[in-house]
Parts: sequence; C-alpha cells; structure tokens
Amino acid sequence: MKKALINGITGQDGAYLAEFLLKKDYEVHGIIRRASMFNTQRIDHLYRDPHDPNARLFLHYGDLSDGTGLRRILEAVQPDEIYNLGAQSHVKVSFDQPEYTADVVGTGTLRLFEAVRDHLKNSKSDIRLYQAGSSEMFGSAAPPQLETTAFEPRSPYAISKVAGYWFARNYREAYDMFIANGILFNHESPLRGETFVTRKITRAVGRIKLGLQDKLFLGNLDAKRDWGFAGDYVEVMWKMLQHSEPDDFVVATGEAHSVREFLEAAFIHVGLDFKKYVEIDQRYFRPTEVDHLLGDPSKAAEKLSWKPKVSFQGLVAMMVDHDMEQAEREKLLVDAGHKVGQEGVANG
Ligand code: NAP
Ligand code: G4F
Repeated sequence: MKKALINGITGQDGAYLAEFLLKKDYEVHGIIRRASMFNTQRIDHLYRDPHDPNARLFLHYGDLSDGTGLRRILEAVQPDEIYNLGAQSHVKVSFDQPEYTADVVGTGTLRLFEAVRDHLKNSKSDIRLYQAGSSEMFGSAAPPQLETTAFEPRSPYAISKVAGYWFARNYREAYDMFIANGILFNHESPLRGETFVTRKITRAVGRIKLGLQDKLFLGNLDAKRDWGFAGDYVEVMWKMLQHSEPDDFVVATGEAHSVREFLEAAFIHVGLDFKKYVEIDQRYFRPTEVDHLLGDPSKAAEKLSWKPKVSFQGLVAMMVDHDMEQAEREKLLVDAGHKVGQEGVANG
C-alpha cells in the first residue's frame, strides 16, 4: 500500500485529495495545525478512529514554520508521495501579513524540502513531491499564460509562491529530487473558504434569497479568472507524481470570466438580479491587482492526459445549490430563535 503525506489536508484541496487517494487505496497521512477549536470539518467524513484496524487516514500535528516537527513526521510516516498544499493562501491577507506569508509559503516550502533532502540521504527511500504553485505567480503577464510565460508576481503571496517554485526547480536539479510544480489556476468548490470571492458570492446568494442577508459588499468586479472545479484539479496533482519525470504543469480550463460574470450567473441561478444587492466597498480592493488570468493547459492535456470535467456554469450551479441548502439549515436555526453569526464574511 502506497503512503501519501498531505501538508494542508484541512484545506479545500487537501480534503478532495485525501478522498481521491483513499479511493486509490493509499494510506493517507495529513499534517494539521493545532487550533483552539476543531479545524478538521472538511475531512471529518473521511476520518476513522485510529484504533479501527481498517483506518487508513492518520493525522499529525505540524506546521511549515517548524522544520524539526516536519522532520519527525517524515521519519514516522516514511511516505512515498508528499503533497505540499499548506499555505496562507489568501492574496489580500498577504498584503496585511507579508512577513508571515513569506515565512510559511516561501521559507516553509524550503523547510519541507530540506527535511526531505536529509531524510532521503539517511533512509535511501524514494519520495516524490508535489509543490502547489499558483497562477498568481504570472501576475501581470499577458494572457494566455503557460509554462514558459515569465512570472510577474503582484503580491507578497505570489512572490512567496515564486520562491517555492524556484526552490523546487533548484532542489530538482541540485539534488536530483522528484519535485513537480503544479501551476494551478483558481479552483473552487462547495468546500472553498468563505472569504474567496466565488464562495463569498454563493454564500451570499443563498442567504439573500432566504432573507438572512440584505447586501453583499465586494471589491473589483472587473478582474478575470480562469475558474475550475477543485475535484478535477486534485486528480492532476496525483498524475504529476505518476509521470516518468518531475516537471512543471499549468492546470486550467482555458476559459476566463470576470467576477461580474460569476456574480451574474450565481444570482440568476436563483432568479435574482445581482445589481439590487451588490455594493462596492474599497476595503476589498488590493494595493496591486492581477487583472486577467487565463491558462493554457495544453501540456497537461498532452503529457498527463488530463482535462477538466466541470464547466463554468456547472461550477456556479454546484456551489449555489450547496449554499442554498446551507442557508436553509441556517434559516431553520434563526426561525427557532438562535443567533447565527456571519463568520468569515467580514474580511474577505
Ligand atoms: P486553503 O483552503 O487555504 O488550505 C490551506 C491549507 O494550508 C489548510 O489546511 C491550512 O490549515 C494549511 N496551512 C496554513 N498555514 C499553514 C502552516 N503554517 N503550516 C502548515 N499548514 C498550513 O487552500 P487551498 O485552496 O486548498 O489551496 C491549496 C494550495 O494550493 C495552497 O498552497 C494554495 O496557495 C495553492 N493554490 C490554490 C489555488 C486555488 O484556487 N484554490 C490555486 C493555486 C494554488 P488550516 O486549515 O489550519 O488553516
Ligand atoms: O477569490 P480571490 O480572493 O482569489 P485570488 O486572489 O485569485 O487567489 C486565489 O487563486 C489563486 C490562483 O490564481 C491562488 F493561488 C490563491 O491561493 C487563491 O486561492 O479573488 C479573485 C478576484 C480578485 O481579483 C479580487 O480582487 O476577485 C476579486 N474580488 C472582488 N471582490 C474579491 C472581492 N476577492 C475577494 N476575496 N473578496 C472580495 O470581496
């Protein structure tokens, strides 16, 4: 049985990837951060008590800021594959916390690679690594962007991801380590964090439709993104590690839409006109914006036989339908006299 170690298993992609790998009969180990409240909601449905002889998902406390801990986890788990998905992944937050973002996203990636490098020397085992790069690395480079497009990053987050990308390239060349760089364009789902724009919109659609919320405050509606479905994208992470050699791959749909188009499609799905509910708030604008991301996934299609299955309209419908159900549950609580907060919506 192959063993995979997922750093960032509690995030959107980590949850989909864990499910995908369990279905492929992997033993899956995940690194979680200690928090004052439970933070494993996205993977609770996959978890079994470790005393159960059939348990194949195991969790370990760790953090990208703690290299010693990462080394101990490697020794304990002895993984065949490592997926580095851990990150402070919010672009706007990276302007508020640039040092922290650089430490976790840039230097944290280096800490993990160093731990693996030493582990390989001592154990003589074979480990393949996936490094979560981002289309944000392209920044202001003209679309369409592909593997050969020069990076022009426009945020502390994107610059830190560029560092991670180049650490991967350097460790691949210098130490012959198998590290694949995935350059993934935006991917969304019902598990998407509530402060990213798609989920912020679809949650608001459900709540507005049921009278739980009056207004939705957003920033720049003109930015264009190449939005795909996270469930489709975790498959290609795995495919990169099954490939004959470590390489860099752009993962995208090849279709871009503006935030306004996403907004319109989401509100129309429940029969509402977004213009009646949306207001612009300067606090959601970034000091430097990435205007147009549109990926060319030809290399992944050709070398990994991968293509996305869920369309833009399918993605919008999936997310709105999910968040309508969530709003219905919320309304039941409100009608029964409970107070329900709007956690996450304020700072998105
Ligand atoms: P996400 O939902 O924000 O999940 C991030 C994960 O990283 C969470 O499990 C989080 O733990 C963990 N994490 C945060 N700080 C950490 C630290 N100091 N040490 C270890 N783990 C830490 O992000 P995602 O959407 O799943 O994205 C996965 C990866 O792909 C990220 O690296 C992201 O930057 C990158 N990416 C995402 C997209 C996209 O569109 N989704 C596109 C390109 C690249 P907590 O749950 O405890 O916060
Ligand atoms: O949903 P977003 O916050 O995603 P962004 O900045 O594109 O980053 C996401 O995708 C990257 C891949 O390209 C990942 F690497 C990264 O980790 C993350 O997953 O914002 C999308 C667009 C931006 O142009 C933003 O300015 O939506 C615009 N926007 C407009 N109003 C808003 C809002 N974004 C947020 N989060 N909240 C708003 O109210």
